Amino acid sequence: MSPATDAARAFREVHGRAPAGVWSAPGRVNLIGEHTDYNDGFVLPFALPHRLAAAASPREDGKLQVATLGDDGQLQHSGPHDIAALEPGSVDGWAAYPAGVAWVLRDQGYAGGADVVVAGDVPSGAGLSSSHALECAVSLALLGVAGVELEDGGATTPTRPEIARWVQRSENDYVGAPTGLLDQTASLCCEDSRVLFLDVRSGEMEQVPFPLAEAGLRVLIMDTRTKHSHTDGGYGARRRGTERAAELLGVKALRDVTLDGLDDALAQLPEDLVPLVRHVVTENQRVLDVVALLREKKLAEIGPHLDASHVSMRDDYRISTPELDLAVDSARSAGALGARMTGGGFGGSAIALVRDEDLDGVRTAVETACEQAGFRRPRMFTAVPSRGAGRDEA
Ligand code: GAF
Repeated sequence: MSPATDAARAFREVHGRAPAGVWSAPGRVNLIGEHTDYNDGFVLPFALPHRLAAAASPREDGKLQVATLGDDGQLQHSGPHDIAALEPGSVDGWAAYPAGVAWVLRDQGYAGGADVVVAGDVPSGAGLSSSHALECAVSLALLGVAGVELEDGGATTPTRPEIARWVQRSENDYVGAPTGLLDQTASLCCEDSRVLFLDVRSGEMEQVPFPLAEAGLRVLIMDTRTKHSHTDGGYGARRRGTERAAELLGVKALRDVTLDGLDDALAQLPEDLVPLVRHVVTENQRVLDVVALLREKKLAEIGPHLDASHVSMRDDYRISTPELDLAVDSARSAGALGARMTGGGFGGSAIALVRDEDLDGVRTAVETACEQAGFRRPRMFTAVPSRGAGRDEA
């Protein structure tokens, strides 16, 4: 069963009728370009095949009622919440994400009430952007029940990048997580078989072909099953550090520091900001280098850039964990062409680029290493770049 059919079935169970429609959005992995988004830089994510689906129907009373189907098959309910009365902090826990979306859409003039039931298979707390998948699916559902479908493409229909910005606002100002634009844009704008090269400053996007199967390669996701959250202090502290550095350097954002100018820039900064700036500037360059290789179809050659990115996050940005380092190192030792943690860090998932024939060996090596270290058994799966958010048949 697909997330869309699960959500529609759960909707019928809760409301005793079919939903007006089902909309879904994927989780993502970021191939490279970490903590560059809020520095106006470059990112290169792809959408996972894992999705969250929101089955929804309009309500006449201007309220939002949400339910979510958990892994245990149990439904959790929240609401009804009066959309006109939503304020940051007025709904918390998992329901803050859909409520935040309703709050931001209300400000954009889409204030209609809705019954929404969510189901899906994006692992949560794994650094694979399940919260953004939830927000994006609910955004499309709320717009859909208000009669707005992205595919219509009318002059007043919001664009996907516009919706991504609204979702970012709901996340920053309603949920209170100071995240950038990477995850929402990935969930809304990614396409099948491609990685999305996004220049966050200009908003320009390029869908870069990523033909893994043709190249005999796999991307192995290694979810360390260690907790990760962006509302804890570590993410915000890194963000503030880079913003302070930009201010001290007199630039709008660290995007404006080039690799050639890096040494000069570092010489002007207090010691604690040096590694943060070094990470962001070198990471932006790594994204550009990987994109150049992918444009030439040299997929197997991106490995060293993935490795360098991990080292930079481990040693300079200091957002890795012993579990992530072990997954990356053991995958590399067992023949992965490159590996790195992905997403915000402080737990969550790592990825490895692996040749087809090495996949079993790499999986076994990572599992054995984690077991010997006394870590939780990682959840591992391969993923191909998949379609972005949209309306589903249920
Ligand atoms: C998290 C955030 F939500 C993104 O905006 C991005 O900063 C990422 O961490 C790090 O690249 O996923």
